[in-house]
Order: sequence, then structure tokens, then C-alpha cells
Amino acid sequence: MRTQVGIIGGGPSGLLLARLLSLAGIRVVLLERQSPGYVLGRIRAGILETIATDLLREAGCGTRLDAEGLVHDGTFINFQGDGLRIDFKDLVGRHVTVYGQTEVTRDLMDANTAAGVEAFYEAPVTRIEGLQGDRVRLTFTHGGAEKVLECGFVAACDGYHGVGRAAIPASVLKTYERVYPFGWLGVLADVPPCAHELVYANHRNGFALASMRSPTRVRGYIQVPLHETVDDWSDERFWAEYKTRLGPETAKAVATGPSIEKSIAPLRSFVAEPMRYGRLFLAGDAAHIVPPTGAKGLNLAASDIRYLSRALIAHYANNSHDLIERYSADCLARVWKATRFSWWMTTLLHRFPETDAFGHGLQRTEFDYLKSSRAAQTVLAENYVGLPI
Ligand code: RFL
Ligand code: PHB
Repeated sequence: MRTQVGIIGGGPSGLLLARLLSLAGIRVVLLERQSPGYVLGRIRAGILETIATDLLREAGCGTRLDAEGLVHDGTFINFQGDGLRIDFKDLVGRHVTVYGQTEVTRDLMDANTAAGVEAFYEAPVTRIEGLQGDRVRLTFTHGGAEKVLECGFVAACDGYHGVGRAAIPASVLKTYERVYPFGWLGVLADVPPCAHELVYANHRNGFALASMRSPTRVRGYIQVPLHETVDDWSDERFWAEYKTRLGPETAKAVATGPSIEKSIAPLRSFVAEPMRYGRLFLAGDAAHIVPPTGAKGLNLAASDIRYLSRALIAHYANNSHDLIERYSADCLARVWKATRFSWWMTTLLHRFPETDAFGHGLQRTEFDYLKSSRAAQTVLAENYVGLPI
């Protein structure tokens, strides 16, 4: 088998790249380890920057997004009895859109299927060879047989645990990592949201976030210690703690109901450099992980794919190599800024087990400063809605 661009991974990064390249007439083959149902069942991100929504429209996947996506002009922060609204529209003239990663994935999958994009599911890539030569060889298994795909370039959109990053020699790859001493317990339930925008909360018991997927479906999160499991958290225990942490005013509006999904995600910051090695490109979670506090993971994946699709289109259309050469540096500049912002939001809003009185004083002061300073609120707003490309 031969193609121009081999894509490892059928999450949002891989699906979006497959869509944009095939629209430009570039031949692609997508190889995904899991089944389509498994990929669609993963409940993850919920907030899209305009860079991501514009790119989805460019990919011809804007119809349902524009009909069902909820535009949010701001967000609330409840901090230990005090409250603040960050008004994105007033501060930076921009907004974010609530549209679940599950919906993004479904729209892209449908569009790729309708366009006849070649995709193999339950097809894990096991070997990557020839990255410094003329052609890359991807070995994968499918239907019990081992197969080989030869391609001009390979995009590793295979997430944090993928094989793409591991194909870069250790002497070339540099990684940066911070593991946080807690995770997020997330619950999905078919009840109306407690507010018209998201509510981020710092309570002395820990962080909580009231998010949503639609006017009738909420996504709630609370910070939990790493040793706890979903079995430790009955629905009743979750809702009681969630309400406590959101604070009495917000809690009054919280509707509760049976969970339809419950999972725990550990929090980590991670950056891998460079994001290109020969004919291999890393994109999305394969290259970087941010804690979800700043809602940046999926959005960074979209911005990587924006850079990568343009670089590959310029190569195939005009034989121009410039954007390919710049890919890693262009992506990393934005990645590091989102990494800084996500770390800062996490630091402001969580309860760190080791923090002493001095640390708590600084955290409180950070919030007081944010509340009193339009300049500080503008910094938050311009990062949250997404820095320019
Ligand atoms: P994915 O989604 O992990 O997809 C990678 C795909 O690669 C496949 N794969 C392989 N396929 C073939 N061969 C192999 N050897 C393979 N190895 C792996 C996997 O099966 C998988 O299908 O990465 P991608 O596409 O880069 O997308 C990244 C996003 O999924 C991620 O950044 C976001 O979900 C992060 N995130 C959020 N991002 C936001 O922008 N806003 C949010 O509000 C937000 N909230 C979140 C989040 C992530 C969370 N969790 C659980 C990590 C909330 C949570 C709780
Ligand atoms: C979500 O709705 O899943 C969500 C929203 C905002 C975040 C993280 C997750 O910061």
C-alpha cells in the first residue's frame, strides 16, 4: 500500500488532518488502533476557541456546530466565597463555543466517510521506519494480518501513549514534564446547567468546574486525590461535594441526576521538542499535554493541524518546503504559551497538598489582583479565548 500522507491516530487531530488534506486533493490513509465506537465514546473536551471553530468550518464541518454550539461571552470564577465574571466579549471582543469533542469527532468521521477517505480501524501501528529517507514505512496489524503502508510523510496524531514520539531518537527528543498531585473526577448527566456560562471554583476542599454540553446536559468536575477511584464516588457523594465547592449561591441552581459517564483523569503538563523529525510530524497530544483547567488540549491539537495542513498543502501544491521547516518552531511557540496559561489556571484554582500558609496567601492575592485589575482580567481572557496564530 502507498499513499502521500500516512496518519496515525483517528482522534480529533488525525481526523481533522485527514479531512483538510483530502479536501486539498492530497491522498491520505488513516490508521486507528481502536474501533470507531470506542473513539466516539470518549468523553473529553467541551470548549472550542474560534481558531478551532473556523478550522472546522473550513473543513466543511460547521453546520451542526453552528446550529448546536453554545456561544459563551464569559466565564465565572468562584474563589472561597468571593466571585468574579471574566467578560471575554468586553475585554477582548471574542468568545468561546461549547461543542463537545464527541460531536467534533462524529462530524469529522462522517465527513471523511462520505468523502471516501481511506481509514483502517482496529489497526494499530507497530513500527515506523525510514524517517530520514525518501519514503516512510508504517507497519500495522489489521484483521489478524500484518500490513505495510508506504508514505511520503507521516503525521503522528496518536496521543500521549502513541508510537510516533517514540520513533524520534532519544538523542534528538527533549521532553519537559510536570505531574500534578491530583486528578479530575468528571461526571456527565442529563440535567440543565446551573449557570448560563461555566463556573470555575476554588474551595478549601479543592477545585470544581461546572461545565455543560447542551442546555440539557451538564459536565461537572471535581479535584480528587490520585489514589481515589470512581468506585469511591457514588453519584450522591459527587453532587454533594460538587455543590459544596461551587459555593452556596451557585449550588442553589445545581440540578442533580444519575450520571451517564464517570471517569478520573490525572493532570499533567508535558511538552516534547522538536515536533518534526525528518518525514515525521507530531501533532496534538502526541507532542504535548496540558491540564484541562485552561480548556486548551483540543484547541492546541487544532492549531497544530492548521500549521501542518498548510505546510503539507504548500509542499504538494508548490513544492515549497518552508512551512515544513518551520512547523516545529511555529507550533511550539503557541504550545508553550498555552502550557504556561494552563499551569497558571491550575495553580490559581486547585488545592495543592503541600502548599503552606505563604502559598495560600499568594493564591488569594492572585485572585484579589485579578478581581481588581482589568489588565489582569484581559490577560486571562485573551489566553482563554485563544492567542492568535
Ligand atoms: P487523542 O484524542 O488521544 O487521539 C489519539 C488517537 O490515536 C490512537 N492511537 C493509535 N492509532 C494507531 N496506532 C497506534 N499505535 C496508536 N496509538 C494511539 C488512539 O486510539 C486515539 O484514538 O489525541 P488528539 O487527536 O491529539 O486529540 C487531543 C484531545 O483529545 C485532547 O487534547 C483533549 O481531549 C484535552 N481536553 C480538553 N481540551 C480542550 O481543548 N478543552 C477542554 O475543555 C478539554 N477538556 C480534555 C478535557 C481532556 C480530558 N481528558 C480525559 C484527558 C477534559 C478531560 C477530562
Ligand atoms: C469540559 O466541558 O469538559 C471542560 C470545560 C472547560 C475546561 C475543561 C473541561 O477547562
